[in-house]
Amino acid sequence: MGEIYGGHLVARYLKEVEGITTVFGLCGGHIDRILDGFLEYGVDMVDVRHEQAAVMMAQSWSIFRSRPGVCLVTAGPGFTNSLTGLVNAYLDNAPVVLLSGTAPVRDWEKGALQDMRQADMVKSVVKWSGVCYDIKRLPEYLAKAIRHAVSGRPGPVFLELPPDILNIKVSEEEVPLPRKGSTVYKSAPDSAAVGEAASLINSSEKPLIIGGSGIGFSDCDKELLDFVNKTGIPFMLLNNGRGAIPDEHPLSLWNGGQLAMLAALPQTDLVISLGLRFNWLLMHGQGFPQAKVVRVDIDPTEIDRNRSSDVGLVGDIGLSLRELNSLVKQRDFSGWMKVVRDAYLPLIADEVSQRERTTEPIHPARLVEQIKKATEDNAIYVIDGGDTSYFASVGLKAKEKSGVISAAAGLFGCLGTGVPFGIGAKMARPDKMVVVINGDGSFGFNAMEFDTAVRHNIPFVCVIFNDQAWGMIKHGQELVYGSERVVSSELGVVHYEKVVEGLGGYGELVTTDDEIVPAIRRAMDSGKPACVNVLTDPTVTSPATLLLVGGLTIE
Ligand SMILES: Cc1ncc(C[n+]2csc(CCOP(=O)(O)OP(=O)(O)O)c2C)c(N)n1
Repeated sequence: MGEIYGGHLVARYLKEVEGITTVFGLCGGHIDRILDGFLEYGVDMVDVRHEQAAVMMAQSWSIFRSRPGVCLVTAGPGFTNSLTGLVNAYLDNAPVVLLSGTAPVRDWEKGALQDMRQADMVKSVVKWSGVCYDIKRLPEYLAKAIRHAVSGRPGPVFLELPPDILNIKVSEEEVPLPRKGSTVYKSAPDSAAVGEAASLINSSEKPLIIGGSGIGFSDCDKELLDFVNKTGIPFMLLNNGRGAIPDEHPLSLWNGGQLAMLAALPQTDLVISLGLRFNWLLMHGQGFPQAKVVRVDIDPTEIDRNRSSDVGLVGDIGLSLRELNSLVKQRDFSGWMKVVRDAYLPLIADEVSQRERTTEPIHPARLVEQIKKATEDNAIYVIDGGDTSYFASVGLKAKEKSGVISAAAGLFGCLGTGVPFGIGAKMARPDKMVVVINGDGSFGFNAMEFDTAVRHNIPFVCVIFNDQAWGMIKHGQELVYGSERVVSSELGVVHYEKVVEGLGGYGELVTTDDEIVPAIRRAMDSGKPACVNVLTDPTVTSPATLLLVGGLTIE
């Protein structure tokens, strides 16, 4: 054994111990030795055009590979640019490992280039943060960071790696490699609580299952399907749990989208919540006071957050469901299901008929339908935008876990996630067609990542719902302030397809209904990162915007 640079030790640990072969990032002098190590040990760096996108790609990778996503940024502006992606990962509970350069420790407080206390700044938006000062402890710190990211409720972590230790050598014998940090240890819930939950479920007349990303993290598709099939309870799966049972399952409420859930919650007598936070999207748990609540979560602090639960199961969702499955009774809730369907189907009747109608300009609900036709509905869909997000998330159906990801509809509501998430998804699942559905405003934030996709040969199709505005905000202004007081929310016709062509991708502009399917098919066939820029009806306001500004209430 010889000597090894600290920067090479980072690469060696990631590759040889964790089996990480792909890292997302952007270069900088402070981290060059790690990049050199990537060459040495065969770690591929997907080099992006903005650090925010690197973190978002790592998050997407973590979803589609069920592994931690690793990203690497340089000191100062590289670090600050990454913050938006980091907060997005934090609020989505995503196991993202952000490795960052920093000014040399020996020069701190001397006015060195990019000298700032990054680890202090990041504390409130990560699960764990650390700075490694000792070359011999590099593998230990990496293992610790990864362990924090994947354990319990997952989340992003931040590890600062000073050049003082990256650019010196150490004898390899002096640095034992710890065991893999990314091993996930699952814990089962208390059996007495499982028994109580089962009796509540068995005595309920109008139960409803709602599930979230905890299902995605637990990888429990089979246990969940067994639970739903045995109990016969209607369900709605959200976030990264969506698709764990396909949306077209007869007990799924996804044919009514979020409105279906909002219509069902005030009528149910038992909410069974699986790995889902009662945040503002669930009215902080206040919208169903009549119901009893069973909450299953890996994080004990979620059990009574915002509203008490009647029973809380603390543990892995899959293990919890496995125990419940042996105790719950076979039931038939078709009567209750009909009540729920009768409540929400009228709410989306108009939208459903729009899907079949050819109009000029194109209605966004129709565009979603045509995208499904073009892909033969066999794709991973990533959604980004305001009104666009609503129409796409309701119109599309997830056929597998995370088959439809509303990247911008997380707690951070972060526009611009679509293109990076699409690239991360395609890298993680090269066998699948990936279609990004983007509002025209949202597209702009990370449009330069088409260059990343071209350089790395990552083909996907981005369909822009171009309503020539920051639609959700514009329509909100119209509703609240009046249409004569629309301000700073219009964009006009921009030829985004030419931007993508200019970056080496494939681009088409579409203005009529009959051109949508052929254009998307040509884009898929091009084998390049592609953009189909579709002009849509600028007057259409989504129910999501109406709900947000109080223009729609659900009884
Ligand atoms: C990064 C970021 N900036 C601003 C906002 C505020 N915002 C919410 S919705 C929206 C409009 C989105 O417009 P577009 O992407 O064109 O989608 P559309 O609503 O037109 O479908 C804006 C600006 C945000 N959520 N995220």
